[in-house]
Amino acid sequence: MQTNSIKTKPFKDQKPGTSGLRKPVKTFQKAHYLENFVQAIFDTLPEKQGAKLALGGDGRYYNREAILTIIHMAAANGIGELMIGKSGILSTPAASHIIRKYELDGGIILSASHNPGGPDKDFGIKFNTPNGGPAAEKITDAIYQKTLEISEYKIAEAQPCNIDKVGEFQYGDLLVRVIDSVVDYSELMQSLFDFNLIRDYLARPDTQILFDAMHAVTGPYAEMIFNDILGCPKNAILRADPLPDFGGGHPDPNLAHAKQLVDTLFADAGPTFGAASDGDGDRNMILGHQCFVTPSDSLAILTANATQIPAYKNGLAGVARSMPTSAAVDKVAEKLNIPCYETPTGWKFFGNLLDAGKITLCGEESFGTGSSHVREKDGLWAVLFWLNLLAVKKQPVSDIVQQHWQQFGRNAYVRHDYEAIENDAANSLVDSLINQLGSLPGKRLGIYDVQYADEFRYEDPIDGSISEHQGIRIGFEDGSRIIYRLSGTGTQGATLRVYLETYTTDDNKLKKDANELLKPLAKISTELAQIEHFTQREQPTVIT
Ligand code: VG1
Ligand code: CO
Repeated sequence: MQTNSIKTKPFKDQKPGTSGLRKPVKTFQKAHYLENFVQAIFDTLPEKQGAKLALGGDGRYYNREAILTIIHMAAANGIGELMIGKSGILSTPAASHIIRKYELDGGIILSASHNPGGPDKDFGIKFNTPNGGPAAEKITDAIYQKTLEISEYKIAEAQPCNIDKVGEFQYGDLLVRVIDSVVDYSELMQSLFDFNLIRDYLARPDTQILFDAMHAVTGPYAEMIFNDILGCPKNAILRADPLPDFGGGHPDPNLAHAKQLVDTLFADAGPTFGAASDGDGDRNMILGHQCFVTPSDSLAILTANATQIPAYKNGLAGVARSMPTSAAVDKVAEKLNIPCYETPTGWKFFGNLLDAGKITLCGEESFGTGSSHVREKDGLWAVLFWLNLLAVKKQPVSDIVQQHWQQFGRNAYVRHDYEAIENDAANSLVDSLINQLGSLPGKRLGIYDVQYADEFRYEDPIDGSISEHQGIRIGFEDGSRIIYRLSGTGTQGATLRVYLETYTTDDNKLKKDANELLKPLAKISTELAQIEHFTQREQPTVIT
């Protein structure tokens, strides 16, 4: 096998964002673009020679080409073993599990997650460390530094191997193992939840579930778990086959992009339970009949009921949520007398807390929920947790939510996204907000009194690392909040996210639409940030 060193020049835009490097496919197709980033990953490994890595992706356009390139680069770089998902398919949580189970030195996950796929859409690459979680900032910074200094990369000349069949191949000193990750993952799920109880519950004549795989990576996992193991009919899964362009859709499980599922659940004779996952299988949306569970509420409800689930029957060490996620889980943690941590946006910030055993459950408002079973958020895990809970409680989802609010109060919550706005406009808007922060505390805005206004700064309680500028927070005396952040996963211009939250224990408000309850706060948020002035947008692009 011949290996070549190819001369290259740095690209200046390879700084990983909230979750890896995400760019249009066209950018990744530029000569040397993918190779430069992969070489930078290899060169940042503490021990490159003989390293064992997981490799796979969400099946989007360019997945296969990228995998073959990475195999040839791994062979030339002295990597010892690549564990690859059959056909290049590896959901993000399954990759995390495989890294942990087989004690690998890390993994490369090819995904732009919830971003759309196809030749004119997005591609992405993430690197996970031996704990199975997304690389911490100091590692992604080191990878970025390497991309700025790179002058050559190594690649082998070899025949492509067949990644569509489970088996082993040798490329010089590199062992390529193609595995069926669906089996490993479903075994892990069966070790956490009471599958017999769930199976009985699903067999009841009055139970009907619908899972939307959105033509993304969870299709094969869902078929094995729901159809083969739990006995659900085939039509319990929508859009089960992974497609390179996700069928033209946007693989983001929310009210806007999983419309067929939502419409079905909200119909008069709709199913009892509905759920969806995203491009790479780490997100989840939970629905009951005529009921949408916000991800923030879902985390709080799972926390409150965790001891009813086999894996968590002995209680939780603690919980964590990202800063913009509603404080619903804080109320539950207080009652359970367990610690509750607030981290910046992005799963990588939960890693240290999970590794140190400080938390058992964690979540983000962006449809991400997970636990210490892996080091990524996990879509199907959240769905199975809910099904296990429903099988125990034998109540409609909407009753569980209402009872939770009765007990803990309700953190009504919505997020407004202004997508693809001009970078300069977004930066000016943020600067203007930052300039106002000092003068806001003590001010009255509409019916709300500002208690604090700052930029969120995080000091990791385990390794002391500091992350600055993690979003602008305006907190009010009654616990309501407005948060502003710029997205770190978009690929077109900038995306402004505005998160709105208000807390209520008023019985009348427990039945009301969240948008209705948050109208006054929404008005304040647009005026304070002068959103229309800076962006020329009258309305958000997406409301979730
Ligand atoms: C978004 C979400 C964040 C999530 C990230 C990755 O980031 O807000 O909570 O961790 O996506 O999710 P941002 O920077 O665009 O707000 V995934 O499922 O796209 O890997
Ligand atoms: Co994702």
